[in-house]
Amino acid sequence: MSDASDVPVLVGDAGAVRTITLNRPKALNSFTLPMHHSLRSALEQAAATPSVRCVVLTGAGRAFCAGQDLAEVTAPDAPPVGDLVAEHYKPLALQISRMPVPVIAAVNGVAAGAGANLAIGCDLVVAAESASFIQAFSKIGLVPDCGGTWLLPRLVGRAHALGLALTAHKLSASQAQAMGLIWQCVPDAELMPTVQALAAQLAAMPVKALVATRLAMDAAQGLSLEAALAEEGRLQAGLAVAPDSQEGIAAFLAKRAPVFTDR
Ligand code: T3D
Repeated sequence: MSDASDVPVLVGDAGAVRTITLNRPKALNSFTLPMHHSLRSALEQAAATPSVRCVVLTGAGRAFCAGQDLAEVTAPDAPPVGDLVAEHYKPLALQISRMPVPVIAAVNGVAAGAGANLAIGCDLVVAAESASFIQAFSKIGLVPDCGGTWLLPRLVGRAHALGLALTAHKLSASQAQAMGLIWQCVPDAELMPTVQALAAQLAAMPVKALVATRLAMDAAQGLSLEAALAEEGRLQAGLAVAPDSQEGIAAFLAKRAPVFTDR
């Protein structure tokens, strides 16, 4: 017989917001293969469900996620480390970056290794004051994965990115906010109410435009100014004739609240 404690990922809905909770609290929600499979599948289901307009990712217990389960990788039948990254962390990071709805990380406690990079790969990161971020890889002779080498310098600049990655410094949530690594740090008791309100706000917005904004900003990192401007024009041309933009403009002119339905 199974209960919630046997399930590596929990899924719940509140209105248009789907919350996915990493659920291995005894091992600080570190990644095992079953948790990888469950998380990927939960994200796929959220992406495929039209009524879901925002996803929240959080952790059960006192941690967000402690990265790879180090007991699993040292087991005799463990897959080679390179395979783990290629087959699990890389597809997971790409899946988050391509979600058709905004994704918010509600970082309830420590986020270490791939867990830290899973969090900062989300569109918005809100962390509890007692949470922390640790690029734990260097301590065990590895490089940042799950998108860390791409995300960190873009978010905080090369000096801080290398500082965090080389020293594995435990960054408090308030320091992470000050450094620009995350969107917001809030008192512990306000984490979930803040995230729920933010998620409901995003879910009521023109989700297609929000996602296009993420994709355009990520793509622009590798483009010249001229190419980025051209891409903005291409996206704007498509969005401007889509139902949500028409609704937004009509609602503004009519001085009424807009109702966005596109996804
Ligand atoms: O092969 C590869 O690894 C490729 C993939 C790499 C991706 C990665 O994510 S590499 C980085 C892996 N993660 C880490 O190195 C972090 C390891 N954990 C820690 O450094 C600390 O646990 C924390 C700083 C996150 C939290 O410290 P603290 O003092 O609050 O908790 P704790 O006592 O260390 O841990 C509590 C329990 O969780 C403990 O189990 P126990 O003794 O109560 O039975 C501990 O063993 C377990 N735990 C924490 N992290 C992991 C873990 N068990 C397995 N794997 C973990 N990553």
